Amino acid sequence: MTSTPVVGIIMGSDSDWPTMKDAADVLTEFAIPYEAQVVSAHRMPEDMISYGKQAASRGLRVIIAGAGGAAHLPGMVAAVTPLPVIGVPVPLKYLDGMDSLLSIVQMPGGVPVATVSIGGAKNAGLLAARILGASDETIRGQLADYQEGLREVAIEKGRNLGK
Ligand code: RP5
Repeated sequence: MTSTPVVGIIMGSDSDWPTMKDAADVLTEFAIPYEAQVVSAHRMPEDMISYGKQAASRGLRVIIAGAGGAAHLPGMVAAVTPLPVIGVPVPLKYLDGMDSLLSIVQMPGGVPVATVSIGGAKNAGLLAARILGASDETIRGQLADYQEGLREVAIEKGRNLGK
């Protein structure tokens, strides 16, 4: 991306990317500049704190953070940035992602993380677009078109019922 990223997609490991890529695909579709990188809470804690502290001054406006298992990344980043943080519970081999979900969603009052469903990176991308769209008419228009597209697909599928 050539323009300055306004969304930061971070994840605990490159093994999270197949899940997190869905968020990147949505942002690409809406032409929203983003960056994507591994910032592990457990393996590189000081880098994680620096990332969170510098995010707003670097021009980021929303952070999407995904992690699996003992998924501390979204909450820890939310603790050191005033930006909205969207957490994506990444499902791993065991526990079907319930561990990731509960690690991310049960934040203490005062430190919010907007948690999407297990593996729900697509909605994380869309939620980031909606947050940016609240103050950007162009993105709001794109979102309205997207929603109209959903409606048309649902109607079309309904037409095929019983055929
Ligand atoms: C978490 O550990 C990462 O977010 C990832 O979901 C999980 C496993 O990481 P790898 O062992 O695949 O690098 O911190």
